[in-house]
Amino acid sequence: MSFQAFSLHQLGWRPELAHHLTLADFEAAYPARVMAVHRSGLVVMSSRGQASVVLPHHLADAGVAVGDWVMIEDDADRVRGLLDRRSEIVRVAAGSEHRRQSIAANLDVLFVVSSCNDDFNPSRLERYLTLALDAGVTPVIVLTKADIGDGVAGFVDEAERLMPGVAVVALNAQDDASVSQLSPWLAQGTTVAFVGSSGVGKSTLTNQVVGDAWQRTSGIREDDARGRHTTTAREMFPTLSGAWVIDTPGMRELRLATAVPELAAVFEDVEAFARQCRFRDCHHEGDAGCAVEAAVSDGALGARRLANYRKLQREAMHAQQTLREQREQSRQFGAMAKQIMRAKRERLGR
Ligand SMILES: Nc1nc2c(ncn2[C@@H]2O[C@H](COP(=O)(O)OP(=O)(O)O)[C@@H](O)[C@H]2O)c(=O)[nH]1
Ligand SMILES: [Mg+2]
Ligand SMILES: [Zn+2]
Repeated sequence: MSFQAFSLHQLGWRPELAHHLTLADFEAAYPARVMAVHRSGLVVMSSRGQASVVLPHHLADAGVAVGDWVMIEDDADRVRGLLDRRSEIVRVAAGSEHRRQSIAANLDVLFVVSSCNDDFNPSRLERYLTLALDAGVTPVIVLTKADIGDGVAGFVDEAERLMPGVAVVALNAQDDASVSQLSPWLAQGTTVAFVGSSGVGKSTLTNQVVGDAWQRTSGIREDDARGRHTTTAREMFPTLSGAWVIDTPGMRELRLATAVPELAAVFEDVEAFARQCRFRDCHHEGDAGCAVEAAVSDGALGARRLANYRKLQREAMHAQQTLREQREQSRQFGAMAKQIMRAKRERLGR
């Protein structure tokens, strides 16, 4: 059974992706997009249709993510190279060593989902907004359960105040017409993902936008498709409007791996007060002439927001510290490996 192919345009190809490619690359290989990453290899989609391809060892180290663009060798189902990413979502692996792992690439929009009820949590939204900026992806806040929530307008208002310029959409994820409010961000070739805590409606939204898009484009019957789902687990899905949704296990357990500048962009209001502190190096903790604490006491700045900013700063600092240590370790390891190689060459008299 063969799947219908997608054109490069439909797959979200951008001309700049070709910048570093040579004619030789195009003569020996063709571009494809990664639909799923497995231990044994990748599932890719291209103008030739779907294929399972092997990832050579030297490329496996670079880490290939769902959504990546790769060049596939013409005469073998093997990846020849990985193209530069426009954006990427990085996960800090749980555990002590804080390994960074790329889990989704070339996203355009990150739908940050919360609901109009007790789950509504501004601190969590701020965390996800930072994550989106860090990834280089446009965030859109989606507030689900607008049909059953009380005081929807209040939630929308609060969400809008979190970060100026970020769109906020309140909807009923179970209703087609309501979900169509997301269509401005679901144009053909666009790549999106939904993040948010469990139970907020991510799966419901995904099902709404995906519908039977895959079956339609693959031209196969629903029952066949169901069998397919189990045999080739895909993590990137076409939507009814021609956009792509990335839904991979890694997206469900994101931790902050962010850089400090992105945090400052989300908390621009706090930064603006900080610039008015008497001292440049003010810690905003009982320092004389602190404008940030003054703003909290006169109600211009929420105490929760400041506390969350501090918390995220600590996390980011910690993540960066471990990253620096990792780099130093791998630098030392590289130097050692070189030394060993040199000694070996000398021993062999080369
Ligand atoms: N009334 C209503 N129920 C919703 C809405 N969104 C999700 N639900 C329900 O909330 C529950 C959790 O949704 P689900 O999509 O599984 O959340 P996920 O854990 O984020 O994937 C399900 O029973 C959904 O039917 C909504 O906008 N309105
Ligand atoms: Mg779910
Ligand atoms: Zn201060």
